[in-house]
Order: sequence, then structure tokens, then C-alpha cells
Amino acid sequence: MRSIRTQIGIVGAGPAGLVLSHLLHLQGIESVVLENRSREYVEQRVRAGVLEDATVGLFRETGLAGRLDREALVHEGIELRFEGAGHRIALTELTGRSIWIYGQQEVVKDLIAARLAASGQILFEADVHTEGIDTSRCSIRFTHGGEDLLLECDFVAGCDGFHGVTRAALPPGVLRAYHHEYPFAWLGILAAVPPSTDELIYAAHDRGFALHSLRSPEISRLYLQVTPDEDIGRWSDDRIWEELRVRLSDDAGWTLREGPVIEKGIALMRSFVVEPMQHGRVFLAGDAAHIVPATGAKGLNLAVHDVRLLADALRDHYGGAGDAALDSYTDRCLRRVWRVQEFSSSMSSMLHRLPDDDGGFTRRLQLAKLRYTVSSEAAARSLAENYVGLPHERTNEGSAP
Ligand code: RFL
Ligand code: PHB
Repeated sequence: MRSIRTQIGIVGAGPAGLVLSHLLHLQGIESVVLENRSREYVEQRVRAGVLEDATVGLFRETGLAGRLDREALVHEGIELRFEGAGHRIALTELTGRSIWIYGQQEVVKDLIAARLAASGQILFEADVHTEGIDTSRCSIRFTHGGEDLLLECDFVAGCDGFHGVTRAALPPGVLRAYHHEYPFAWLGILAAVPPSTDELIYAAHDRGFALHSLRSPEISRLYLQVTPDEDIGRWSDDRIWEELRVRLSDDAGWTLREGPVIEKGIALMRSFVVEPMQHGRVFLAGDAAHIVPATGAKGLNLAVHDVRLLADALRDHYGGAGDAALDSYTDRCLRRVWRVQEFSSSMSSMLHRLPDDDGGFTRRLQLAKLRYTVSSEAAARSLAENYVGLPHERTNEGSAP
């Protein structure tokens, strides 16, 4: 079997793996990214849309924001809609920071282009075997172009998402997993129609949650709460638009523009965290280590925070500054992960219709919380500062909350 050598072997070319490879390159550290899907597939995969202020800041500092600065939509507020009325949460006024709307597949395209322009090595359609990761020898066995290969490295970064192989390769008993399944899922569509709103609308309707998001002046992104076992075949485009119209309606006669559906799918809502996020020379980052429900729009942003800490810690390691940052990687990541879990879980519970409503008791608590959130500046600010994202923690710069 032919072997290749690099400093950091990265499994997965999602946002976590690609940002890590880019940051390492800027620090003079070599990596190889192994991705089991094709380049076309990862560049078309429709997922996140909201980037936090700190994520965009990092992309700007590291030369990734050329197209983002031209095409992303900056947003200074979001709307909470319930009991027939919309209420604006003025994100920027309350926090001094904003969010950006820019599709995850655009982020991935920009990252792949940046890595390839710098002669970075990304091997697409590289099949990493389930048993292929040797955590003690720090090597990865995979098949690429019909050839069996061995990647030998100093460290492995498992950036291969929730269903990846790296986490599963760690010896039994090393990880403790925390898992929560929510009793709802999201049916999401992309539609070729100009958005009916300038800012995201989170609607808590009696029939269930709905979200109006966007991708560009021509493309809308919308979501409907459905049950986790929902069959997408039961949702014709007409039925989707009809339900969106009802759940997003207000008493002021707001209208929803409708158009051709160009993509649709169902995403489950779960919270998942493994502790620790490291074993020996194997590190986990992004969705491979944690999943948050999409209500807070945080998964990609958390992945970026993890790999920023990991890249800084590896810079210290190779630069002779010691391994304190590598050793504290788990603790520093998890502080933000659990803050974001709590935020995403409480946004989810406030906005979704719950099957076990205790005779209407839960709905009344939700409405009490929503009314408080939009009428108290302190409550609105708390939502806003979590939504735009707390500042990133940096190595040697103290701790975030
Ligand atoms: P990814 O993106 O899943 O990438 C993992 C990569 O690893 C590859 N892979 C393998 N490669 C080699 N060998 C194997 N054996 C492999 N197994 C897997 C995969 O093909 C893939 O390319 O994980 P990463 O990089 O950690 O990034 C995480 C984000 O993708 C995720 O957290 C976000 O999409 C979550 N999310 C959102 N996050 C935000 O920050 N803001 C949002 O607005 C937002 N909206 C969303 C979302 C996720 C959603 N879904 C679909 C769950 C909206 C939705 C509906
Ligand atoms: C999206 O635009 O895809 C999106 C926006 C807000 C969320 C989740 C997803 O909370």
C-alpha cells in the first residue's frame, strides 16, 4: 500500500475541515483533506444560511471574504411573529453586531477555491474505511481512484460530521455522549421567488413553527415544523405553500410571495455532544463532536470556532510554545458548545408546538416568554447577543462565558 505523509490529516471537507486546512496553511502547517463525496456534491449541499459576526470577522481576517463581502446580505434584526403580530428584535441596536446571510454551499465553494489556489490538497471521493483510522499510529487508510492508500500524520482532525467515521474509531469508553431528540423536525424548501421579507421571520403559530429566511434577492429559504417521522412525499408544493401562508400570516394582511420550489428536504432536530473532543492525537471538530437544533442557526458557526481554537493550538505546538492549548482544546470548545446548546434549545422550546402540551399549559408558557422577550429590553438583548454570537475565545486571551 502506498503511503503519503502530512502534518495534519483532516477527514471531511465541510466547513470545519476546510476552514481548518485554510488556517493551518496560513500558519505554515501542511494538511491533507479526505472527503468521501465529490466536489460537485459538497458544493451543492444546501444547509446553513446565517453567519455570525465573529465567523465573518475570521473570514475577512484570513482572506476568505472577497465574494462574501459582495454577495452576502447583512441583517440588523429578526422578527418574532406570534398572536397575529410581528415584533422586531433589533440585533445591531442591542448588541452593536450583525449577522450575514450567505449559503453554506457558497462558503464551501469559496473555501475549496482558496485551498486549491494555494495548492492545498483535498482528495474528493476518498473512501475512508470505517476501520481505517488507527488512533495510536495516527494514520488513515482510504481508497482513492481505485488505489488503497495510507495517510500518515502527526495529528488527525475528525471534521467528518455527525455520521462520520472518526468519532466511531476512538476506543470504546473514551467518549461520553449526551443526546436529546426533539419531538419535531423541519421541512425546508429553497424557492425561486424574491423573499417576502427583508429580515428573517420566526413564527410561533398554533399550528406549528415556520421560518422565512432567504438566500439572495431572488431566492427564498423557508421552513415548516413537521413531525420527525414525516414523509416528504405527503407534501406537495401546493400543500407546503398553503401551510406556510397560514403559519406566517399576521393580522395586518402581510402576503407571502410564492414560486417554484427548487429543493426540499426534512432535517431532524437534535442536541448531541461528546466529551472529550480529543483522544491522544485525534481531535474532533464541528458536527462530528456536537449537533445543535437549527433554530439558533449555530452549527456552522460553532464548527468554525472549534477549528479556530484547534489551528491556534497546533500553531503553538509546532512553534515551540508548548501543548497547553492542545490540552485545553476540549474544555475551551465545550464552554461555547454548551452555551449554544442552551440557547438553541430554549429558542426551540419557545417557538415550536409541542405534542405534549399539557392541556394548553405549555403553549401559555411559550406565549408568556415570547411577550416578555419582545417587551423587555433586557430579554431582547439576551436573545440578540446569543443570536449574533458571543465573541470568539482566543488562545491566551481569557475565557468566554
Ligand atoms: P459537515 O458539513 O457535515 O461536513 C462533514 C464532511 O465530512 C464528509 N464525510 C466524510 N469524509 C470522508 N470520509 C468519511 N467517512 C466521511 N463521512 C462524512 C461529509 O461528506 C462532509 O463533507 O460538518 P461540519 O464541517 O462540522 O459543518 C457543520 C455544518 O454543516 C452544520 O453544523 C450546519 O449546516 C448546521 N446548520 C446551520 N448552522 C449555522 O451556523 N447557521 C445556520 O443557519 C444553520 N442552518 C443548519 C441549518 C443545518 C441544517 N440541517 C440540514 C441539519 C439549517 C439546516 C436545515
Ligand atoms: C437558513 O437560512 O437556512 C436558516 C436561518 C435561520 C435558522 C436556521 C436556518 O435558524
